[in-house]
Amino acid sequence: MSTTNKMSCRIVLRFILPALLLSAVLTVSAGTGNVHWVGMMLRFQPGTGVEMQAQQSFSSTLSLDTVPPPSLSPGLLTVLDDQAFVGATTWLAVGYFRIESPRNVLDPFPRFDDFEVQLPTVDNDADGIPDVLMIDRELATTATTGSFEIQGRSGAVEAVWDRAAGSYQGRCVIRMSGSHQPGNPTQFFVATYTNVFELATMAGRVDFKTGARHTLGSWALQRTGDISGYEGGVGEFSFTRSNPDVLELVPRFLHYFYVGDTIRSYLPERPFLRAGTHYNGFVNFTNGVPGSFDQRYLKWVVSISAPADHDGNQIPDFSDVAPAFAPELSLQHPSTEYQLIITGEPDATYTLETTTDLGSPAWSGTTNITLGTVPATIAVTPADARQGFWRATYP
Ligand SMILES: [Ca+2]
Ligand SMILES: [Ca+2]
Repeated sequence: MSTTNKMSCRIVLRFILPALLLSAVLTVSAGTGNVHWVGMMLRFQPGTGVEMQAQQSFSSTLSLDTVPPPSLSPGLLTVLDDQAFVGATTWLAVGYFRIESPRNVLDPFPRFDDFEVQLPTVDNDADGIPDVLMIDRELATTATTGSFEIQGRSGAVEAVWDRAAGSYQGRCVIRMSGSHQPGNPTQFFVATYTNVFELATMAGRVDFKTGARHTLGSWALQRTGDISGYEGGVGEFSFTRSNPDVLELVPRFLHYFYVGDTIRSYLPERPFLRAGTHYNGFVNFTNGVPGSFDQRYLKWVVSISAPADHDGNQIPDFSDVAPAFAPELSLQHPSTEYQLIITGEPDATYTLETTTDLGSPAWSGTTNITLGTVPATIAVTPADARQGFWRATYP
């Protein structure tokens, strides 16, 4: 980098003058986008329906949950994907079911066992996430299949889903058919239930700046789905990019959501992958609300939409190639010694030089500083700080 670009100059000492710090400044890509957080849980309210067996019909109730009875409340099913994520072909809602009906003569006990059903994979906005999970997307009537087990035998599930755009509640009509005793026609049953399912979602805005290998920024979230206790929150994020299509969320940047007086932080589970102008990934909360069902809202899909693309190369500014962040220098005086603090792009190497006389063209003490995940700190003696100038440049 040429010296003409070393344009930033900050006086940071008020009583030891004229110590100056010079920083190189480059324009970096910056912008805003939208973000959605989608809980990998669907809440199913108990569904009412009719069960047919041996030419008799019974009104009954279907309950679903992630844990076996008697904990069938508040009706959460875990959502699983096939690990491919962008372009995933299978998304499942899995858990346990229980059917309760008044026909206790034929079946004196409520039944509960494994249950799974595919989610509709319709993705009309091509963001890599099924529209059934995105609150702002409509899900037109879509049929899927699944299965259940009852007393060690499999049964068939047919489901018909729909949800209006903007609503966190949708409808899932579940038809179950199976037999208590294979070969015994009197034990075959068909039951159809109408269940309401509910999304757990948060949405908000991201502000970001893009450096050579990192995209840094912040997000501000509001609750948009039925997740009482979550108030959303604000926080910082940092992605390390190996290329414009793969971004690793740096774990050290923890995010906090306030749930009453509980603080949550998160850790990335897999890299975020680019799908057009979207960046999708998974994170796990590292703590929950002890003793409450909120404890199970631990895994989330995060989808960032940031379509701005200043150079028109079809790669959004969010992950496109950009110069390293300009270094920033500051001087602190925590004790009898002074400290020179250097911040910039993590992992980038900057050249640090110093002089005691700006009238002299010579700078000395050339040192290469490779930044880590925290700012670099260099001790400065009081004598050097009395009149010193420092500058950092890209090598
Ligand atoms: Ca979608
Ligand atoms: Ca671009």
